[in-house]
Amino acid sequence: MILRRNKGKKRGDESSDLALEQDAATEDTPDVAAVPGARSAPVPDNVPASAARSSVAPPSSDICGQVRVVLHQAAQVYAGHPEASERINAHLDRLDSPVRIAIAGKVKAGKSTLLNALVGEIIAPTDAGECTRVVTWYRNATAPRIVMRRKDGDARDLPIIRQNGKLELDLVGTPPEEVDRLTVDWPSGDLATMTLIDTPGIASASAEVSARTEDFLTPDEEQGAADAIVYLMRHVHADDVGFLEAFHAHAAIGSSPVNTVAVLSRADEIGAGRVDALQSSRAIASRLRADEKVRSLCQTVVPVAGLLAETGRTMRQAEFNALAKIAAADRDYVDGMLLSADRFGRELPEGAPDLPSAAVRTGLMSRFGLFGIRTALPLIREGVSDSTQLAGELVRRSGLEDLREALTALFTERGDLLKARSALMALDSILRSEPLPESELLLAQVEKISSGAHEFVELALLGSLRTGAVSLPTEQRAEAERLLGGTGQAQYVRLGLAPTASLTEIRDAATDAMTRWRRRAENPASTRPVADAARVIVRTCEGILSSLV
Ligand SMILES: Nc1nc2c(ncn2[C@@H]2O[C@H](COP(=O)(O)OP(=O)(O)OP(=O)(O)O)[C@@H](O)[C@H]2O)c(=O)[nH]1
Ligand SMILES: [Mg+2]
Repeated sequence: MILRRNKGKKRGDESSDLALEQDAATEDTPDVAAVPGARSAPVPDNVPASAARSSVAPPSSDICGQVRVVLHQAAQVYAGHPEASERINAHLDRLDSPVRIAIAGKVKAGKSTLLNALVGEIIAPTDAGECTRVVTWYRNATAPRIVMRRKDGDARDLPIIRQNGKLELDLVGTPPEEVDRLTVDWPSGDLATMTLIDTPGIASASAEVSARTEDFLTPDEEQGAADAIVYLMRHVHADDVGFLEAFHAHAAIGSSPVNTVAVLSRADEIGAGRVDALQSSRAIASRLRADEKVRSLCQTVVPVAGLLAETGRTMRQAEFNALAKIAAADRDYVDGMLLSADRFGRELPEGAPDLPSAAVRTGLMSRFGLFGIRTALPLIREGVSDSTQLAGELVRRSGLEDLREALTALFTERGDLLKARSALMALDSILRSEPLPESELLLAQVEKISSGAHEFVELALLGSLRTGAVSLPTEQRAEAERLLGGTGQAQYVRLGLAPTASLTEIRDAATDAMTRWRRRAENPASTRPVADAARVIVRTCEGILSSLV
């Protein structure tokens, strides 16, 4: 009976304050318009929405604050239970850390390569080494450090070895199956907003390695669970979709359509590396995004040529020079070499043009892939004259920026909400698995936040729209998802406006949307779920409007 007992305590007693604040924070949270959430001061009308982005971000009811309160209460209740207490405190720390994004998928789907592309450095091993079989965390830090934590709880620092621009991870003789995780602290602006977690390929030949990733993604491993998941699908075969579905169906796994982004990976290989591979991959991704089954599993599907992105972000001058030499050689001869990766790396016969050695060409092939070389050579012939320009072109074509935008809009801008969601799921599981007399009340508070805070209500509705649990006509559904933050959190995105939209345009669009959805909410012909959904959207619009005054 924690709330009642705490209410009886004197002010100044921390638990009492927490309990009272909690009451105040949750009592009225469904009403976003009433939430003192309008994070910001009003912005002048002539300021474009994008320039004032933070000021016009969706209103927040300080979801992390509410969750922090209930976690503090739980920490007190479970103070004498070391394991539960450690997990609760870990979630308290997590609320102040970047959102955790796990990169998951089948063996050799290109997970580690994509991680390197996102970070812009080769810090995740992409070869067949033992470290690809260990869950590895990459976190921003002021100084590099690698720590190996063994399953028996022992933790030790590992040497930091860089060779040829690659970070070499070495388990110093420890069998991978005895390693719980590696943590790589690395100074990186790209990691400042998200901690990335590289996971071993699922459904690998070794069931034990697969199990390691599956274990990691279940909330039993509280410390390890991610807030969001990037799931790589290499080809679009039923198997992958089936797998992603099983992944969601596993109730214990914190994955849902609202915290999963699918990547159509190794996109350059579609159509055997033809130069229009990326165009084809974009068409496939677009079909997938519209597919009801895929919609119910993830928020979006983005095609990415990870290798091209990784190499673009880490390209060396020597590589550009070698490509420039090949680009300058007899075109027909080079085209003949480019018929296959194998041919490109072969020793050249007598009388062949002067080209980089077979070893250098093989190196280029492993860094750029057939598609990358086929793309780079014409660019150089057409006038791209330095490595920075070429790198920029390759990254632009790789689709990496689209993925980044999706991660920002769906995961980092919504980071607080996703972290709060992870914490509540974890707390729920602790309270149920280790019940104490106070657990019932704490559970009630968890439920109150989950069903009361408007951000959670929005997220739940978004999930219901994607899974088809709530069904709207296609056009209305698209607008509903957008208004709920399904394509990005900024107000102009939610309202389908340009980034340059003025506050007047934002106000007009929000008023329009509110009127339309209110009509649907009040229409006697609307079914109950549709009317309920419309009411949630009306509240979202009210929240936007209230933040503008
Ligand atoms: N052509 C091409 N090759 C890629 C791409 N991404 C990765 N590869 C190659 O595929 C192989 C596996 O890549 P990884 O990034 O290690 O894949 P992974 O999913 O991390 O593999 P595991 O951790 O072993 O499951 C490597 O040889 C990469 O060079 C891509 O976008 N295009
Ligand atoms: Mg890997």
